[in-house]
Parts: sequence; C-alpha cells; structure tokens
Amino acid sequence: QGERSLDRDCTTLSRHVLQQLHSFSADAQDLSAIMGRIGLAAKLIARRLSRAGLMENVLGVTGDINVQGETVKKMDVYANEVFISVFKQSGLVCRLASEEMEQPYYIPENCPIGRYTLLYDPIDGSSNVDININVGSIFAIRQQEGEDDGTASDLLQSGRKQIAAGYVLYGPSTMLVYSMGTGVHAFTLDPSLGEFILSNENIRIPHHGPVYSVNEGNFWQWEESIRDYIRYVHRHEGYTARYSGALVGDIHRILFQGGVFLYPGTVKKPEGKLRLLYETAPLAFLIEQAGGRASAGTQDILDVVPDKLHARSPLIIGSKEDVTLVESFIQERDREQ
Ligand code: P6P
Repeated sequence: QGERSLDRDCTTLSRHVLQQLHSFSADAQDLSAIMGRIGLAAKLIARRLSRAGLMENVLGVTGDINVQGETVKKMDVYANEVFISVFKQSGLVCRLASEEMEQPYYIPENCPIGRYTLLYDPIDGSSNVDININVGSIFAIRQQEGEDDGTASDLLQSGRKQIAAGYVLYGPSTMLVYSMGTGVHAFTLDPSLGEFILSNENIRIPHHGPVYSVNEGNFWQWEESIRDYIRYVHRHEGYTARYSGALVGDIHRILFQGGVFLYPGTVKKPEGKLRLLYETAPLAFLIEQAGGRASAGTQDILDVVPDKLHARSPLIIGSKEDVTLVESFIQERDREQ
C-alpha cells in the first residue's frame, strides 16, 4: 500500500471529526466520541443485517404497532435498542428521541456531563429488511437547552438547531455520511479493520441531475402542482425514475448523482408521511451542506418548527435547480388560487 492509502486508512470517523473542528476542545472531543458511538451502533446493526437470513428472530414483525401506527419489525426493535445501549455507556448523551419511542429515553446518569440529544430513526425503510434490499439509519445531534421537565419541549425547534446530522446506508457496503456544518463526508466500513474509513470528503451534490425519486402510486393523492411537475418530467428528455422505498438509499443516490426526491403531502395528509425531527431535518441539514436544497413546499425544511416530537413534513430534497423547479410549480398553482 502507498503512503497515501495508509494515511487514508488512518482517517477514521472519530479522527476526522477532530480534524474538521480544528480543535481538541471538550466539545470537539465530545462530538468525536458521539460520532464514534454512532459508528459502533452502525457496525452492530450492519452485522445483524448481514446475517439476517441465518438467524432466528431477526426478520419479520413483532406483532406490535408503533407510535407512528406502523407495524414494528424485529429489526426496528433491535436497532433501537442498539442505539440506547451504545449511548447509555457513553456518558455523553442525555436523551434519545427515536421514531420507535413515543417519548424520549432519558439517561439521567449522563445528564450532568453530556448535554447532547440524539434524534434518530434506527432503521429507516425496514420493510426492505425482509427482502434484503438496502435500509438506513438517520441521526441528528442537538444540544439540550434548559432543563427538561419530561416534555422535551426544547426539541420543538427548527432544524437550524442541529449541530450534526447524517445517515448510515446498509448497502453492498456500509457507509456513514455526516456533516457538522463543515461539509459532507462519507466513510466506508472496512469489515477487516472494523473501522469506518474516509472514502469521500467534501461531497458536493450536482446542481441538477437526471433522477426524480417519488412513489408515483400516490399520483392521484397529490396536489395538482406536484402532478404538474411529474407531467413535466414525463414529457422532457433527460429524466429517469428511481425509487427504492427506503429513504436513505434514494437520498444517497441523489447526493452523488443529482436530482430530486419527493415525498409530498397528500390531500388527506397535507403534512406527508416522513417525520421532521429525525428524518427530513437531518437530511435537509446534510443536503444543504452539500450545496443542495430541501423544501417542505413553501418553506425550507430547516425553518419548519415542529409542534410535536413526531411531527411530519412534506419533503422535496436534492439538487438546487431541481428543488427550485418543483417549487415553481407549487408557486404557479398558488398564484392561480
Ligand atoms: P411509501 C419507509 O417506510 C419510509 O419511511 C422511507 O424510508 C421511504 O422513503 C418511505 O417511507 C416510503 O413510503 O409510501 O412510498 O411506501
């Protein structure tokens, strides 16, 4: 191996965080350690997924329904518990807010030390787990503000309060993509080292891309403006549809190839399906850091203030030009009304 590739193999996730912050301050050390723990959670989840078909009690459903009203998969429960276990021992994170838990999970013994909250979707796209298609974890880190009276009301603030965000893609390789506001960086898990090694630094999303990613099965539930956009891409050369049913993989493709992902609101559910605090806001933080845009339709995702922990938001995210084009159809229809 050349010297350069050895240097790269030594650029682990925790090391990179310290380099990004140009600091060895307590906060920098804390964030580096938190990212390292997220990496550990990702490795534990990746290991289980890689053996899912060979082990008992990994695939399939638990029989429960979660706070979202969705069927709980065994993998959802396992991944949620992985994050709790990993952070209980960390001393860094005082509160965990998860898609799988109605209320945040408090770790009081960490509270005097760690003032951080981890918001996460432990396994996003879990319907893909049973058919061995990619799934992801999504995370965001916020600092707790003031004392928490058990309602975690300080979390009901816009995505601009996030200090870090990212996702793990459990695909042919396991990749962790994160930003702390100093660009977007991707790490690939080297199973032989058991380390996430830097594979792409300062990722920039193309200003435009060919991909539009949306579940066209909902076509007749959308507002007319979204139908107008879909008719536009159907008529114009240079567009291709890609939709996996798992948000992280669809976003990852667009981060690298450009284009737009949409999960619009519907007439029945104007706020859409995806959750703001641990799905759309973390991804919006990341994509904006990569030079892209993320809109709820008439405002940036990062400006949306949730009214409850599991608030949902519509999502139009990806290349700047493509998101802006979708918004132009929305504005056109709004002008007509
Ligand atoms: P639909 C998975 O359940 C998820 O939350 C995202 O990962 C994915 O993008 C979306 O829902 C898929 O939803 O309605 O198209 O099946």
